[in-house]
Amino acid sequence: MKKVTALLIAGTMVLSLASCSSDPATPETSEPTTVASTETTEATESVEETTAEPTIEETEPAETTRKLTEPIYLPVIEGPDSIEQYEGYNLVWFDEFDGEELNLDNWNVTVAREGANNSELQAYVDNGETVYVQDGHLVLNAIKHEDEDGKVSYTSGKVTTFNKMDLLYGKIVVSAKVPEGRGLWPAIWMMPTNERRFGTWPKCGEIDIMEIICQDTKTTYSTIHYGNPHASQQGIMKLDSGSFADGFHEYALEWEPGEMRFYTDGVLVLTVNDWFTGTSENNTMQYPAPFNQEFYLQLNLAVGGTWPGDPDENTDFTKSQFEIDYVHVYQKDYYDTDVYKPEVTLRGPAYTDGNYVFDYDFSSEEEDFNGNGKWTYYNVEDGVGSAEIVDQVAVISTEDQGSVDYAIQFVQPNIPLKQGSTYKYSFEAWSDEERDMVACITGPNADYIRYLEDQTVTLGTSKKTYEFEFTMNGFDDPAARIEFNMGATSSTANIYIDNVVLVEVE
Ligand SMILES: [Ca+2]
Ligand SMILES: [Ca+2]
Repeated sequence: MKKVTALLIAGTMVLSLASCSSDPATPETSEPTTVASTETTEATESVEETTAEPTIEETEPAETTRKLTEPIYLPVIEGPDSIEQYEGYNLVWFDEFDGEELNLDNWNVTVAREGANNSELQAYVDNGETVYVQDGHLVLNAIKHEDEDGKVSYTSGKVTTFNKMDLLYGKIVVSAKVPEGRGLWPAIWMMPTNERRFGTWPKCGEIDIMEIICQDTKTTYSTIHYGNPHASQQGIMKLDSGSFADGFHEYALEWEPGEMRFYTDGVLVLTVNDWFTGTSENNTMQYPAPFNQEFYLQLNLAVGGTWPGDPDENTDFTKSQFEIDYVHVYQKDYYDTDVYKPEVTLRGPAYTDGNYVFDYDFSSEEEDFNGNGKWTYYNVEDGVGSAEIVDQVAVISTEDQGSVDYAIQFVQPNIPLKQGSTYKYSFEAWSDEERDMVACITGPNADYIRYLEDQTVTLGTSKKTYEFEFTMNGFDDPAARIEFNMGATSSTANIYIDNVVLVEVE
């Protein structure tokens, strides 16, 4: 919600992979609420196990300096029978929004000027019109205002549980109905109670349980942001029929030490267990920072801003309500905090000659560029086009080149790149007339960092080989992405691509 990745590609159930360092975490020494791992029962059990077989385990990271953040257990409470119970979980907090007004023991109503975040257009106000309780629902209402001079402004609603329900591990279930209309941006998300503990955003972390851009209410996004440089991992759920605006849908997070799972209507859309924060090995915080501190819940309806863009004349502000039926929060009896960061494993080359690019020559029968093979064609941002294989060559046709270079895009994801390695990247390409194309290799889970910088190549009408060498300066990334971007350029002429080769040279 605070910041959004520049390039969002819709797909059904896109499950993100991690993009993180495999460096051992440097133990942090200044955490206020920590205990040594040797005080946990887990440590005692592992000692008993190793006595039977005295294999020396002393090569583990320095146990004596490893400090673990204890979970904070909220008191277990009784709720009405209507609240769903989950095996292994206790109810610790809820709001059914059943009363006449918002329960201010649970919620703060945010007041903020317009443009405070992401160039959003709304001001958040607390005047009873943008935040209210009605018919068992919390209603966040976006209102369009127009003064005598025709100047348009917007007010809307935002509530938080800051200092009223701060959670460190648990399960949150929110039932909500989103509005429809360009420029409306409802969100269910979490920020740290103490944003300064690990440093300013994105180091402090951010958990987005649900975001919907209401010109497309078939799609929800679940995302974590963290690190420095900024990294993110995102799950997307796209409905084949119906929409998230057609009724109440359930959005949930299960957050445990070292793992978060995001659900939409009970369907797992994202599992994350690999993240980091800090800038380098020297100041990398001990895993699972930053997601080992208290976070509070936020519900809001933004208008405009960098991600959705502005509302247009079709956005109906008589129907611009984000409604929340309930929020239920649960915790387990016990959370084991003795967790380690998963090792990043990078797959090997696709071919024995060292090429990492699958179906580099477009000879596979599986390729239809719709996600069934290794290559995928996308058009977004008003781009219109198509892609097919003709005589074992990828042919990309453009009708409308759209507003950005990735409006017409041809990609292969899940390319493994190793920190410090040097790669040679080459492909053959040509066109029906001289025109430009941008080639690059990016890190979608690292804010689309350019591992290979954007290379604008001018294609001619005869086949030519383009070759680049680059050194991977980011953290090990199992999910880098080869991109050919063909939008917003000099021509809509067909582009032909073949023999895409990426090999490690040292
Ligand atoms: Ca309710
Ligand atoms: Ca070929």
